[in-house]
Amino acid sequence: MKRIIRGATLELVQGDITLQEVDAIVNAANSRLAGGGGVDGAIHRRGGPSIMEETRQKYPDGCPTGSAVISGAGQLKAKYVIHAVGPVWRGGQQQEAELLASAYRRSLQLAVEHQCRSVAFPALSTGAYGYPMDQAARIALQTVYAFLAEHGRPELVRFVLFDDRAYRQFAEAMEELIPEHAPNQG
Ligand code: AR6
Repeated sequence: MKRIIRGATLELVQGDITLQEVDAIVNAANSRLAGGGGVDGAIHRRGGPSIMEETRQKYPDGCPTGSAVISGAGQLKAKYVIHAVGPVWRGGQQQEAELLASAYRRSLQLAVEHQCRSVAFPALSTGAYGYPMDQAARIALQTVYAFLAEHGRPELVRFVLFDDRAYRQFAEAMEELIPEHAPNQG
């Protein structure tokens, strides 16, 4: 499923983010950039140790929640990995929505600054960090939509949803928030 926004494509696919052939893959990292399970584990396993070596060297203090940093992509097909730190879900009153949106925005800014034409995102914060998928989907899509409506790039932003349920929640949110003939389309 996809939408065209100011000439850029926003699309949803189901799959494994580590296999995407895009300029930048976004990692669901933690603020220590210490590695972990989920997307993070899969990226470091498939990309090899150079990714962690680089982030340790360049970002010894890690990365605050709601922000992102960038590194090379080791053996992955991508050129870059953008390590985005989403919030841990604590019930919704701890600025989780703002922090999640800002992790997406900062990732998109880094991608544009590094001339990435295509970026793949996982559903940040919806695994170990416990963010409810339906709410996370809305924030993710709204934030990317607003960024593309303003900047018209990256040319391709792809959400890679791991399972059928995540895909359906994102697809529902997309139908609702970005109608096929929204004003910024085309
Ligand atoms: N491709 C795409 N999506 C995936 C993949 C994959 N290979 N693997 C899991 N998902 P998570 P978080 C989905 O836990 O919630 C780590 O330990 C998964 O089903 O990776 O932001 C870090 O080091 C879920 O919907 O990230 C942090 O400590 C989504 O990706 C912490 O987890 C995100 O799940 C970050 O937690």
